[in-house]
Amino acid sequence: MDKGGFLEKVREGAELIKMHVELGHTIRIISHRDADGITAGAILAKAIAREGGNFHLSIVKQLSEDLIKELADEKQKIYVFSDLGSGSIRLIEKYLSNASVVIADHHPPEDGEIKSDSHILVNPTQFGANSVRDLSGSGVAYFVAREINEKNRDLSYLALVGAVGDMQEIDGQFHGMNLDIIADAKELDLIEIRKEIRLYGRETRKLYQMLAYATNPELPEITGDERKAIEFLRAKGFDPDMYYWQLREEEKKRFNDLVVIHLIKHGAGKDTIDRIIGDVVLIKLYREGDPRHEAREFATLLNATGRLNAGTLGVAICLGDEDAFRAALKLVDDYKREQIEARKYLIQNWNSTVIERENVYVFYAGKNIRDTLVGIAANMAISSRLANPEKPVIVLADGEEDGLIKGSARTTEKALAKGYHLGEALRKVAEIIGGEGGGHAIAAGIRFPKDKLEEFAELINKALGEQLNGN
Ligand SMILES: [Mn+2]
Repeated sequence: MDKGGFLEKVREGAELIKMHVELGHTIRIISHRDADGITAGAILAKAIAREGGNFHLSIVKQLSEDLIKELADEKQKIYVFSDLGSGSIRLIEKYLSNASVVIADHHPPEDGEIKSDSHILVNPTQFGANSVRDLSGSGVAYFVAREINEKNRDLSYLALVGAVGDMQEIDGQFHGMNLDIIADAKELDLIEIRKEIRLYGRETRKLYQMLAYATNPELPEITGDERKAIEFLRAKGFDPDMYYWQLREEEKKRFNDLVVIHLIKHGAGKDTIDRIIGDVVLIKLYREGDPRHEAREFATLLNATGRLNAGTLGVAICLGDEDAFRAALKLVDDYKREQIEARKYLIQNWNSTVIERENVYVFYAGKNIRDTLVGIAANMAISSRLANPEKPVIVLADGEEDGLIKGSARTTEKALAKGYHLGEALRKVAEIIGGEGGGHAIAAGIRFPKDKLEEFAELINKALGEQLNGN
């Protein structure tokens, strides 16, 4: 890639932000709600605070036209978008034409060009970088922060947490400008990169859990079976209750070899073998056993805060706030418990409650499943085989705030092959009963007034049925 060209754009973006800080303007930051976006937001916020500037930061799921209009109504002097924005250039140009804008993003822009002189797109894909491996959104934010002030090199480790969150090292190693960030972080002795096993849970999962819950890759005959994992470890002389970080060097090697041999024995491909041992980022600011010590666990915690609409809590964690860290752990814990409860409720009440029609299952949970969990519950109904996988599932629950019913529809590739499109069907039904619906073919959502519950099941069955006939 053309690094020089990219860093020139970085400089333009940094200069624009600095100018507005000097003018005393609030820097309005909008960042994406995944780990990459949260770390990007934290890096920019910290950099601005260090310059003595004020910022106002929001972590959002996506940039919609409505959101950009709302932002425009704030009448800020400068907006900084991180880990998003490249897909919304047309809307940003339209509504924020009177303000300065910096888009610090790594997603390929597909939506028009920047025309305004006061809008700057800082995006490495325009200089030949690969968006999924050479640099993440937090990496772009990091280079901007570093250009604002050399001091911000100490935020390099956060950029790596974001990169790992976006799985930039999915093949087992880092590439592109991620390597420059690593160099900065190593120079300040903030991180260590080790060649270790890349199964989740180095810090907080016991060895048997690390194996039994392994999904990337799955371990044949072990994933999903704690008892087997314990037997496997005991047979090789490992204490299943230890953590990977507690193993001595030679034990780590032996453990790595065991997993690799197991995979080879079960016919795993070369790709899988190549990437199971690879770059693991350890952050020296935190002690072993702390989820923030290893980049993947850190990123997973941040992702969870984002998904639970607590992305700013994630930002606070990145800024070193210990209370935020503890609050986030509790949040994740409660959420896991709620999922388990939802699953239990679904299994216990499926037969007595579900409305089954020719083309759909509709399960109304009332207040027994929280409205934010209906999508997960619909997936659970399929994965735990309550539902025939060739028939879509819709789980409905009472909305938390608005007195509406909220529902999520999920199905499988197999069902889609028959012609179903859940998003289209829900959109159509929502139009009839006075709600809002839509989404993808395989996953979609709807909200509608409570008194339409009975009509809903018949209408959605009909809408889905028509899709089959149309095929
Ligand atoms: Mn990203």
